[in-house]
Amino acid sequence: MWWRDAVLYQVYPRSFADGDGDGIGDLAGLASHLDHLAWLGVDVVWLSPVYPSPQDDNGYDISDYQDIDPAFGTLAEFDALLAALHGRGMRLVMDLVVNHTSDEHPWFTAARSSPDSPYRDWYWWRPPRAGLTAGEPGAEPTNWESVFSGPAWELDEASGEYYLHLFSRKQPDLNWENPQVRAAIHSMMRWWLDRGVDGFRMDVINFISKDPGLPDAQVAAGASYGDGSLAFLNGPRIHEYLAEIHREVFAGRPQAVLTVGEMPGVTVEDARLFTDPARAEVDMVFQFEHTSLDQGDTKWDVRPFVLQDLKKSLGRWQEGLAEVGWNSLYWGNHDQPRVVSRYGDDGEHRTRSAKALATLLHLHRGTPYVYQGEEIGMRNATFAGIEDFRDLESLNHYAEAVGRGEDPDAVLAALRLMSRDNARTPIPWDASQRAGFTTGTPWIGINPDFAEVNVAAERADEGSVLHHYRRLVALRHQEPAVVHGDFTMLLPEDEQVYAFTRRHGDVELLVLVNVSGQEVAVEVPDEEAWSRSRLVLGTVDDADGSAWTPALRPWEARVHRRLVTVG
Ligand code: TEU
Repeated sequence: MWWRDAVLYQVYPRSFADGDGDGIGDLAGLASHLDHLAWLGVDVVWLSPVYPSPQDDNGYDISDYQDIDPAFGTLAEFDALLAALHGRGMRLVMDLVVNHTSDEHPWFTAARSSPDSPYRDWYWWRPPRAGLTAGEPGAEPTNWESVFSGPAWELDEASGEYYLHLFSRKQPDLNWENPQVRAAIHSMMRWWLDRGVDGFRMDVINFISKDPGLPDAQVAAGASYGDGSLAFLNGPRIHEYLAEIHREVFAGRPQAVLTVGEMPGVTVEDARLFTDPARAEVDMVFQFEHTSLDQGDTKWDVRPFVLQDLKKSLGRWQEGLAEVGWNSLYWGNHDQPRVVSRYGDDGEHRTRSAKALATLLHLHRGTPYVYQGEEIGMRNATFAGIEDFRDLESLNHYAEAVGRGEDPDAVLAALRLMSRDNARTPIPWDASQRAGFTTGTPWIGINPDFAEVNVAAERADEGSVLHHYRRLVALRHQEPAVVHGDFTMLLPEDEQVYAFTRRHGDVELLVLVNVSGQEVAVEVPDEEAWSRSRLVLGTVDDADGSAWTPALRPWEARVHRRLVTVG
């Protein structure tokens, strides 16, 4: 379980670095910035999809699982990148998107070509709803809504049947009930492992098993569609499929692989089953509770963030996976707004709050993930109008909501806070023109704050967010209590301070984070003992390594360490 000690770094290749001047990040760009990752000290790179794709969903719509999209490079470049990472002692985890393919994947074009195609059953096809004619409103086989707005079914005019797409219409869902589908996926995964990759991040993997009855869902008052997730979220055969992948793909491999399953809607109880090593399914899951705390019924219904809710949620996950299983720890990825703008203060306290949130997360028990740009405390993007957005989820939602009569300004206001594009602006490498990201025209606007927030500037500043991330990674590698210590939440009702301890053998760590812009006094149990502890990490430059103070300055975070006499 080497991955317990590791820190992962997610690269969203489109936005990382552009090597050929077409405005789109690529493998050559990534290869030219490995120094950054090595300096940061991360152990594993998770690479978002680089496979051939029509790019309807920026590569999460794959038309060939066993090649590289020319926009990103070639297989030879990929092999060289993998060797370069391995040469520096880093590993590479691929994104595995097998709930759906692109509608341009040869499996789907064959399936669509005729109801008699041997590939037809590789996807979910259904006739129109009984009594209705194909194409008529409401004739979709179920009333489910797609994650990206509109119905989850698309009509194929030629056959008069519909196919299921939980995401975009260019992302038809694979039928995992069909053993040939599963065998093809297993063989593709083995092919990548044979090439030397070190594991997979499995996209919406808890959606792959569907109740074949495909029952209608309840429709909320005033809504046009239902939420079909009861029929596919942790569906009837999900554990069987994951165990089968483990058996067919991972068992007996020479390399030590890492698997992390992205699982929207997963509960702690489910996660304990998914990540119990004895069950051999996945090593950890991405859950979404702590990234939904500021949302109401939909992600566009933005609510104030309440610190006690975060403690309740993360605390429950810490407890639930304490004995069995393992947590992943993340604030951001390519689907989430920037955390410093979301739960921090991206104005006056950008640096301090980014460091505070990073400390809070990385000191929990679990494996931390750093999403590109988070290590320099990148803010949300600035979007003037809808023409600045690129993500199909945002564009579809805008069209749908405005079409329904919602106020366009209100829809835009929610997009500015929650759009996935917030996390997809190019990495600003320096303060030069186009931020050192590209020599061409970037595919999405560069964050206008790049003269201030960029990698070179933060590298030159010991007090930067970037240096703090490096210290956090180093602390994990040096201090076993960070990896192995048990977790105890303190002050659960406190509205400003997030506090907890980690205990491993005779070492105890105390983590104190002021999640507010006001100075605050803390009262921790055992204060007398902690007053003689050592400060191993702080976020405010002048924090003195020896002095205990019962007050935290705005957005200050501290990690104290003491030896406990085991009696
Ligand atoms: O995301 C799955 C998912 O359900 C969410 O994170 C989703 O993007 C969000 O809730 C929409 O509001 C994964 C990928 O991370 C995402 O980029 C893909 O678009 C999606 O699957 C389909 O492959």
